[in-house]
Amino acid sequence: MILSEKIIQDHNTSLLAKHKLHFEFAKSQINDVDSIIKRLVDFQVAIPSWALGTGGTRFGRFPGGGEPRSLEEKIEDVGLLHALNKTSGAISLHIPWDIPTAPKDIQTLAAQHGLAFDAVNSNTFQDQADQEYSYKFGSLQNVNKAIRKQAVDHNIEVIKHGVDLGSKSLTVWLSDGSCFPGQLNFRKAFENTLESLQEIYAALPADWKMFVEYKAFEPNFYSMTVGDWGQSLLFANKLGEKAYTLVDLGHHLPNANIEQIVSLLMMEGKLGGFHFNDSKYGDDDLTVGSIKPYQLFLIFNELTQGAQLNNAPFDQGSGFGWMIDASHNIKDPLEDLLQSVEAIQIAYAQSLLVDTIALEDARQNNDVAKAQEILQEAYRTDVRALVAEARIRAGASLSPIAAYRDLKVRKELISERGLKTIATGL
Ligand code: LRH
Ligand code: MN
Repeated sequence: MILSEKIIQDHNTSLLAKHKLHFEFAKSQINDVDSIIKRLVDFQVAIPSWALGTGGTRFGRFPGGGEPRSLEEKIEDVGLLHALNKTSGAISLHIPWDIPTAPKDIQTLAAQHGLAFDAVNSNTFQDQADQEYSYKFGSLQNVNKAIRKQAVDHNIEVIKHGVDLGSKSLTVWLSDGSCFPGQLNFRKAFENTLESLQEIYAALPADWKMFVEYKAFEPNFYSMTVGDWGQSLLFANKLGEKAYTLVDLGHHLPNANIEQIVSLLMMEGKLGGFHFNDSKYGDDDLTVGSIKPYQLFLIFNELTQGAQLNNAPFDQGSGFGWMIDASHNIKDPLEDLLQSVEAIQIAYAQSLLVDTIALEDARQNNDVAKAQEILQEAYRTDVRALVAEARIRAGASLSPIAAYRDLKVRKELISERGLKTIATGL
C-alpha cells in the first residue's frame, strides 16, 4: 500500500484552518519558530524492522492482522509512516530476523519510499536452527572459544549485510550475563567480551560506528556483562574511536537519572545513539513519552545543550543513531510508532525553547526555583503546532493518526495480507 502526497494533502484540507489558528498563536508565544521548524524537518528517527508487527510476552501475543510477512512489506510499512510524518526516513534491521537476500532490490525499494538504512543489529541472544553452538551461557563472554568465534563471525556477517545496504553502524546488544551468584567469573566474562568485540571492531569499515548497548537485567537476572552505561563506556573506550555507547531508555534500574548519563556521555563524545521507548517498571518497550514525558524532555534538554557545548549539532547526517525500539502488545504497531515519533519531535522542540543563558545564570546563583521555572516554561509550552507545521512543510500529514484511521490503512493492509500474518521480530 502506498499513501501518495496528494492523498495526504487532500486529508489535510479540512484540518488546515484549525492548524493555522494554533500556529499563529504558537508564533505569538515562541521566538524564531522558523529555525526550530527547520530543525524538526531535518530530524529523522529510524524505525526498528522488528517492531512492525504485534509484540508479545511469555504470557501471550494478540496479533491484529495485516502484519508484514517479509522485509519488503516491512519497508512498505515504514514507507507509510514516513509518508504520514516525513520524520521516519530510516529503517534499522535486525539480523537474522530481516536478512536482505537481494540487497540491491531492497535498497531500491527503500529509496522509492525515501528510506535509508540506519544501524544494523546482530542477534546472539537466540539460537538459530542451523547453529552449531548454543548461546545458552552467553555469546561473546562464553567460556568456550568456539562459541565466542561463532558469535564474532555472526557480527561480521551482519556488518557485510549493512555494507550492502549503505548502513554505517552496527548495534551490539548482548543478553550475556548470569542468573545466579557464583555462575560467572565477571573479569573473565568482561575480558572474553572485550577480546571478541575487538575482533568485530577490526572488521568495521573505516567510516562505520559500533554502538555498544547496555541493559541492567533480562534475560539474565543476576548480572549482565554490559549492564550499565559505565560498563558500556569502558568497552567503548577500550575499543577505540569508532565505538560508542547506545542508550535504550528501558534498560536502566528503576529511577536511574538517564538525563545525567546522557549529559556525561555527550561530554565524553561517546554517546552513539538511542533506542527510544518508555517504561514504568522494566524493559517495557512502551510508546515513547507515554509514561515519563518530562524525563524525555529532560533528556533532550541535555542533548540540545550538550550539542551546543560540543558545537556538534545532532540533526541529520550527524551520525547519531536516533532509533525507536518498542514492542506493541495491545496497540496497532503503526499507530504506536506514529505516536512515538510525535513524542520525540515534541520533546526535541521543547528542548529548543530552553533559555540556556538564563538557566546557567540561575545555576550560577544557586537559584534553584528559578532554574526549574526556566525549564518548565519550555516544557509547558505547547509546541504541537510547530511539529505539525514542520510536517506539512515536508509534505506530510497535519494529523498522522487521524489520516491513518480516516484512510483505513490497517483495513487495507488486512485485505492485502490477511488477518493471520505474523511479522518476524520480538
Ligand atoms: C534488548 C533490545 C535490543 C534489541 C532487542 C530487540 O532488550 O533492546 O536493542 O536487539 O531489544
Ligand atoms: Mn534496544
